Amino acid sequence: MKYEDYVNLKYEPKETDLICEFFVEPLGISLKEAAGGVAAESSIGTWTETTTTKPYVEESAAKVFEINGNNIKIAYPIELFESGNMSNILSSIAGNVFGMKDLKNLRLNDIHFPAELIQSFRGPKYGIQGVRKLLKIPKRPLVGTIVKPKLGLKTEDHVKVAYSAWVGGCDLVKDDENLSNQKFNPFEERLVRTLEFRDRAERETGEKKVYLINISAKTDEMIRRAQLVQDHDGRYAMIDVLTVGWSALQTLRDRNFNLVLHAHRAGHASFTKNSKHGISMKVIAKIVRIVGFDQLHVGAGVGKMFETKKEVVENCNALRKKMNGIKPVFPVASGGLHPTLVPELLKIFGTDVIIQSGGGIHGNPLGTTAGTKAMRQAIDSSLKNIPLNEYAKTHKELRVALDKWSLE
Ligand code: CAP
Ligand code: MG
Repeated sequence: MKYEDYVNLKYEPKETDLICEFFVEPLGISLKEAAGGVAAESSIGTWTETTTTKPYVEESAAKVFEINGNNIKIAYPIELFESGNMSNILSSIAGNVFGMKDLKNLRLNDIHFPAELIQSFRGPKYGIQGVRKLLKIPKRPLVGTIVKPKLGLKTEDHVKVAYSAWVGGCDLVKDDENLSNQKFNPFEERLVRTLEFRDRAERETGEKKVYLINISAKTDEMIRRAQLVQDHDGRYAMIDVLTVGWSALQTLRDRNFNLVLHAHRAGHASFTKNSKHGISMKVIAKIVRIVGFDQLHVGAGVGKMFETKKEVVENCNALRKKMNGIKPVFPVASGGLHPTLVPELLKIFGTDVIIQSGGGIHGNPLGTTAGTKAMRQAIDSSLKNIPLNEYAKTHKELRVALDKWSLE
């Protein structure tokens, strides 16, 4: 089969097919050849016909069944993939094709997994409802912070920052993506001491508090750390999902720890930011959900990161819309967030969101506890439809935050 032979615009996808939506920009070849090339190289073909093929192999060919300008849809027969093996699936559909010389650009914009394949993965253990139940917060947006400075703080100071945030009203306190087991703040000591302060904060506030310790490491070590967290009655673990890799995530999820799994996406923009080439964040969100994480960073639409509001809403849909019985995942808004942005955030996300703010809490001139109070006040006033400036007349922490971070 030549590349063009992989195009069949009359083909009607089967329920069991996996469908990919690509943006394709050819370089020196026709769009049809480029589209067929993507289908070929991501299924059974290569650049030339081979003497080794057999007639039955052609039945497994992927087919381009729609071409709409530069946007194409490809159907992949389910037989091409090993169930329950995300690395295998991605090596096909998101593998060699990105490097083809005859393509100027190629972007995997969306993916639709057939139910049978979805069900071969675990999916989230807790999801939005499970997290809400654990925290005993049925409706309001959750508030989280990241201990800052992101690296360098000694354990004794890290613990104080976490405690100050919890008593101010944070539900979640998390490590930063690049904190793991450095000499200045070793993993085990940090785990034990931070959880002691979590318990103290719970006693003092009467609220449930959780600590998202970053367990990202070599897979066996990551599993060991997850076990330690569970043994110490930690309820959560955070993982840098893209740098540890899909098979490590599946291995962790298969252990079925009683831990809510928080997915940080450090590094995603190296392939999600270019709107013509790479893989969209929506695709990553679907994969993280299917593999089985309970919450995921999806951008914020405001703040310091690049994503548009529209993209963020699409990412949220990928996490929250119905998907063959797979639980909805909590979207995490993060990156340059502060109380002034809360009304806009709630418009973008609705109330099923974790608003996570590092600089916007610890940067409050009155300190971390006040910074957290300001964030909770911004949420309360937004939920009551009271303008922030009005609410700030009787809430000094919010006033100070609004003065520091006003909208341009
Ligand atoms: C935010 C953050 C998060 C980013 C991740 C940081 O800190 O801790 O890792 O939000 O990006 O290190 O930048 P600030 P994203 O609140 O101080 O900005 O959520 O887009 O994946
Ligand atoms: Mg961070």
